[in-house]
Amino acid sequence: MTRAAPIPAAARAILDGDRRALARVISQIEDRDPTAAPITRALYPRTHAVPVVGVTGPLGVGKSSLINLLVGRLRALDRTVGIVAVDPSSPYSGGSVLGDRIRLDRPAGDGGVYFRSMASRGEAGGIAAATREVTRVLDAAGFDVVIVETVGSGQVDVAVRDVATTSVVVLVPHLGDEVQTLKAGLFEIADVFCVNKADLPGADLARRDLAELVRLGAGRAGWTPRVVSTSTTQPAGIDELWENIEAHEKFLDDSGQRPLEERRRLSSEIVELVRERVGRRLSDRLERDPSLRGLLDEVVARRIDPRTAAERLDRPGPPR
Ligand SMILES: Nc1nc2c(ncn2[C@@H]2O[C@H](COP(=O)(O)OP(=O)(O)OP(=O)(O)O)[C@@H](O)[C@H]2O)c(=O)[nH]1
Ligand SMILES: [Mg+2]
Repeated sequence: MTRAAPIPAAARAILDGDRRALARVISQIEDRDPTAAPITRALYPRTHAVPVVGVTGPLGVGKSSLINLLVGRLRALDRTVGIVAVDPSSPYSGGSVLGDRIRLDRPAGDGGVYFRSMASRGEAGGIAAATREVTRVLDAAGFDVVIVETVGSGQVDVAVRDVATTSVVVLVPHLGDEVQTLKAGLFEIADVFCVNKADLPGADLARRDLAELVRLGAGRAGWTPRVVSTSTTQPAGIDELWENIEAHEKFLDDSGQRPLEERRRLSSEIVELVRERVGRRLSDRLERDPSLRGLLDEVVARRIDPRTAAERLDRPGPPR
């Protein structure tokens, strides 16, 4: 039998509830800092696969406000919550555009809640992998539920399915055109649709339209997405939103889908990690390695096309 590697001090601190150690490793993951690896490796067997609720949807629909109220609900149920908000960031500056805009109305010193925002640097797949890593660190740190907020913009929404066990898609009244264009993508993602800002005119119609669309679309693997209306200003519908999230979590257990979904997510995470590593190594070598530079020269000179070059690179053995 091989002896288990010693647990790094940082991992031990996180398991013991040290929030500063938690914040530090999340920053390392965000920066793709390799020194996080021994820590996340040691924490992995100590995760419990807690529910991870993804909250996604277009800009400004009220995702953060809903999360704030969901956290209140969860604390009333005596559940602890870790939250990570993935901010959209400019591909030009690499910086966060919106910054940290969630406001959590928690009493000071409530150790049962931990909030963290993360810049979404890099590609959607890489963001999903880093976000998953962070959700697992929060899981190991002992939170009962993890909530992830992402702005739904094309690829990032799709990535939320690689992170969350239950995905909530938030919409607002009068998003007619947006719903039409996003429809196919949204239906792949949503376990629960939330029509927020139900205090505004048109909310009832929006909810009925959406419920009709859901009825027309076949449910994914035995689950028909729920449609809930909420208002964070009144507030209304928050308990129902949480009940529907829990109903989906229960469905995952009762139907036997949970382990299948977990395998699917882990498989896509591994593929993404390999893609990242191989891609980084290869683009490095294409610039430096003389034989590979020659291949690139041939493509630039139009003697071979990029696909042929890729096929040569992908062949086992030394590149020719
Ligand atoms: N009328 C109304 N306004 C709301 C409701 N929920 C949120 N808002 C307002 O909508 C705005 C955006 O709310 P956020 O919670 O920041 O929305 P978000 O989706 O997290 O925004 P981003 O993270 O920037 O995409 C704020 O001005 C809120 O006060 C609601 O139920 N009704
Ligand atoms: Mg927000």
